[in-house]
Amino acid sequence: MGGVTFMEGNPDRKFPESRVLIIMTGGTICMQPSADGLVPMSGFLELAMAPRPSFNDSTAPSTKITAYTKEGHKLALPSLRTPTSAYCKHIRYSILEFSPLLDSSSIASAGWTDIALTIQQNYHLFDGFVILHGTDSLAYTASALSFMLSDLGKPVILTGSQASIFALQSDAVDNLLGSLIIAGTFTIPEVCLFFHHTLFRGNRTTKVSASSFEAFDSPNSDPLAKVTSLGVDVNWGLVRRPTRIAEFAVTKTLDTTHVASLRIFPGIWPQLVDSVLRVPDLRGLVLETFGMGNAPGGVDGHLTRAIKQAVERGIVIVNVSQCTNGFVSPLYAPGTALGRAGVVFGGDLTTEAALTKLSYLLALKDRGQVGLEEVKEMMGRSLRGEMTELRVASFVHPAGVLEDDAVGRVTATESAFTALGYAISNGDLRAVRELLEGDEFNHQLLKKADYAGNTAVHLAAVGPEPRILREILEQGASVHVRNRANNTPLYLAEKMVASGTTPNSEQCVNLLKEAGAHLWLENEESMANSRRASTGGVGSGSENGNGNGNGNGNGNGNGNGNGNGFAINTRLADDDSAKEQAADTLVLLEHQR
Ligand code: ASN
Repeated sequence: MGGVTFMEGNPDRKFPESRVLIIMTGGTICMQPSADGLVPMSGFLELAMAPRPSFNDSTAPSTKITAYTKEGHKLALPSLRTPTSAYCKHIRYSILEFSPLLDSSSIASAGWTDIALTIQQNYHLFDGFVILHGTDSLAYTASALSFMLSDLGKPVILTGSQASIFALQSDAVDNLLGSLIIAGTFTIPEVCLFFHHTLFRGNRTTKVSASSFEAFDSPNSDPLAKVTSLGVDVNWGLVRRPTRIAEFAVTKTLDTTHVASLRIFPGIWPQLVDSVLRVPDLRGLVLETFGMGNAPGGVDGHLTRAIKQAVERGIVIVNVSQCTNGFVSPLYAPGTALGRAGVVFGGDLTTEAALTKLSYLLALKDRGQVGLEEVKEMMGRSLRGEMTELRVASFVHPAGVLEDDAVGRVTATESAFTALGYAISNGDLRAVRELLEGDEFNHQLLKKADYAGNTAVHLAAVGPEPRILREILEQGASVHVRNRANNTPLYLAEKMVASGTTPNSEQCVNLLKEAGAHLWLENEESMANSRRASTGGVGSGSENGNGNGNGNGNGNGNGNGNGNGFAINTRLADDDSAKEQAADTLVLLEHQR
């Protein structure tokens, strides 16, 4: 569980800022009444956030910060920052408003593409992303994005509200503030949904209430975090960790036009199912069955025959349960019959996750990246934590063990971390492996930091043995965590290269980049200054170099494809690259090293 560090008293103390980009797509959160009913309104930063002290630290200078549109146009966006959080940080944020703002019932795959591309274009500029979105289709968007964003290293948190932020009684402020603080504080590398004090894995969620503030649940998966009066309690044991060295990448489009879902009911006409399965160009169907995956008809029934024939025609049919809780399995004869007919068992997938996953895999198939059999095989296993794999479930320790022995564990983790630090600086790969393998709770060890906020990745990045860095990254540690001086492992490794003190630093730099690490603009400036200083030049300190070129691609996608795409509302953004130079100042505590 995540610990809480409360701010110590001194009001003059300066705290670092983290950066979060808010992407506004619409939804009730920004709606106001009109003659036609509630409609989304633009100008959220000025109208809804600037007047509220919890979103606007009035002691901070107002600055503009750099962001990019989904097409890659540079913008200088007005930004605000929060007062200091309980985690001794300010969150500086800007909003990119899409245009038009939509009720989420009108958001479809072109909207998902726009959100994904916007994240891709801005990935190297922000610590995390908050997507403001209507609640009606929020679970679909969260599920879709989880598949579109691969090897994600930073938090992407979707939220919205059941009542407008302009209403007297609303859940909007809590949902937005909670999302901002989590996105700016915790390196949770997942697409999440935050609602009613709870952080869920996005692709596990479903909307369970049309009006209650407790609108979402993830019935088959515990929350990733809870906000309480003591702070944010992160269940790190559940948070997914990277297991391979790979850069963040985006799949730009999903194929939602060739999939459908069908809910079985008692007495359903088999010919009706057959006609649905014969819709021209249908390529995938999510079949919502009874209980543990049963449908009427048994082995020889008309329904089973129609399904079998469809499978033979190459249609992927996925069996999910109509029950909100539990999973499908071939326990009963009707379920077994579906399995024999070639239906894929979707475990405990929600319909939202099943549909978007199928759309994602069919898009990969279109591009020749996977074949039909692989689509089926991948539908039956977890790609982004969207379904419980029983093998994995038995591996995850029961939370109770941690609670019971909390004090003992804390001490054990402390000393294990100290030992890990020594092993890293001695270049002792075997000892590092032993420490990580021997620790049932090694996720805690990889989250831990020393007094200066350096994690094992920071230590290994400047250590003598790049193979140790690789080992730690492959065990799921993040390359994006910043230490107390706000520096990432890559920055420290680059500094080592510049100073030429450790022969292997270059390899560490390359490895970190392969794992998706990037420099921040201000880091680049400081590196450029040290290079100038070492070659006898005079660093002016005024350069604000952009173009850190971390391969974010051109990302044009299909923005305007089917009329549901967004353009950026440029009213809030000066499309003026000159102006952002002065504005792009970060208050960094550069006391590191
Ligand atoms: N109809 C709204 C939407 O999904 C509902 C909401 O946001 N609470 O955009």
